[in-house]
Amino acid sequence: MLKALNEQVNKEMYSAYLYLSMSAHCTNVGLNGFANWFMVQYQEETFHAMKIYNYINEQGEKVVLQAIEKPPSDFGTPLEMFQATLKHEQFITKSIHDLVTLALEEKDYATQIFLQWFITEQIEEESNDNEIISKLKLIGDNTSSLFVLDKELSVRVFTPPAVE
Ligand code: OFO
Repeated sequence: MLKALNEQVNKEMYSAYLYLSMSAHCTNVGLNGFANWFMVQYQEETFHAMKIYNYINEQGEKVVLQAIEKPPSDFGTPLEMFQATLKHEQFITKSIHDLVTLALEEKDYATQIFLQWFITEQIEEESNDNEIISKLKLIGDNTSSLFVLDKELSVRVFTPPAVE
């Protein structure tokens, strides 16, 4: 279980790095609202990684960090970027579900309860991506509508979830 939790810290840190790279890409093409959205996502992912990091420590075990893989730097259109984001989140959801399965197999009920927060969080992550994908499909090639969405995404702020 400990090995799998340490791997999940790495996956969350990769998620953070991936979204930071997407944010840089958006800034570079002049979509500052999208860049803000991905910057907040980067902060959320760092929070996820640290939540597991702190849990491992609380359990009296050792966090062992691994190298973070290099993320891509080109992401195509905003629609393609959000489709890639959704695909990545589906991969993370599967990874969280695998952790729950392992916790149950090992009768590690504390970790199973700890992971419930992540199950709920992943529902929200995928739903956010799906909502933006739907909007981007409606927008199509309409640049002025794209800028309206860009403005909408510019107001997102990172709010650390309350500590349960
Ligand atoms: Fe940590 O939820 Fe996204 O990856």
